[in-house]
Amino acid sequence: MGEPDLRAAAEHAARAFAGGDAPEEPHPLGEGLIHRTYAVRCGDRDLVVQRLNTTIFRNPEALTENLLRVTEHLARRETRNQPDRRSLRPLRARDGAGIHRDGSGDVWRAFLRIRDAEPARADAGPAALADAAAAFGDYARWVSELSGPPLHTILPGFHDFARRRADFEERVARDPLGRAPHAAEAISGARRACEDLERSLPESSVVELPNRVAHHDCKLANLLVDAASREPLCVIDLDTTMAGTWLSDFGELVRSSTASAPEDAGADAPIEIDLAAFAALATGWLQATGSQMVEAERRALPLAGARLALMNGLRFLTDHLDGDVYFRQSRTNQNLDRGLAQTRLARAHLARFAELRECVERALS
Ligand code: GN1
Ligand code: MG
Repeated sequence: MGEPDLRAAAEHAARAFAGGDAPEEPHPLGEGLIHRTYAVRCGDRDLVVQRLNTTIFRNPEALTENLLRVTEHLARRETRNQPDRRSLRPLRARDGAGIHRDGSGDVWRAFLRIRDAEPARADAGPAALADAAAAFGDYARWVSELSGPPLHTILPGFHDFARRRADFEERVARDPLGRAPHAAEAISGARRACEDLERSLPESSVVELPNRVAHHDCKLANLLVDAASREPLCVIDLDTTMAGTWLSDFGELVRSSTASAPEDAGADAPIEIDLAAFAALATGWLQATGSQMVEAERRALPLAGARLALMNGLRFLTDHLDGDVYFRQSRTNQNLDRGLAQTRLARAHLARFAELRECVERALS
């Protein structure tokens, strides 16, 4: 479906959630690679309307059950000022359900848009990064306190590194589209990085870490901050909130906010890591979670970013070999470039292991 048709569909879907108010023209929102997201004004309310990617999220009912449990839990425990800006408010469709299926079978949902808020940014400086990390740490702690049955495992094996590595190797061996020869350097680079990571952070030690609830997509853009004061307000994109390790969350935060080059920088741009940013993230994260983290979790923190960068690198390269069917691209070979850049980012973290460990030790002292 082209962008104009999608916008028209978003406008139509907005009616299901708007309680009689006529929707205005939808505007694309955010930079997610999976769902399609629009801001739509309806009467005096701003809505966020999202078409779910049901090829990836095959069970929208389970997804919605998790979302409602998590957002209700967060709203209940919120004691700060402006509670309506501090947790996501999913809307019910006309029939009371959390999702709306349109005439083409597409699945939509909607939230109240948090006013005067923007995604957090990596260039905001160490103090803002520490605040962002504390906000994600608070989220991880709070969702881990959820009572009742475990959340549905929405994407099984999502951050299972061994499985991602096996998928990658299977695709390289099968090479369904004949792309492997041209990606040879990326493939060998990723394999080398996997060996280096395994030496410093063996996967057998990661699978032994406490099983908690994690967000699994703690990139900085998934935190909304107040547009004026930059105070963290609300963690968004809750779809992968499910059982996992907290290493995933700290690692994704580090992956998304310590690199000097964009996610898809490819092979050419130099990739440095910002140690001051890393130190700030470690401080903020430990401020929120430190009292609960066990020694093995703390020991794994310095290489959490390398692990997440490399896991994403493997996923991007696998998708490149598959013909770019999972991660949306805005240009040719973007997934190959994402894979190359994330592998290089992982290697940059591995190369500075000693300094990263010092940062964590300082944050702990
Ligand atoms: C996807 O769509 P978005 O940007 O929220 C992906 C994450 C990756 C990220 C890489 C469900 O998230 O795991 O880290 O792209 N989400 C899923 O940019 O696969
Ligand atoms: Mg996401």
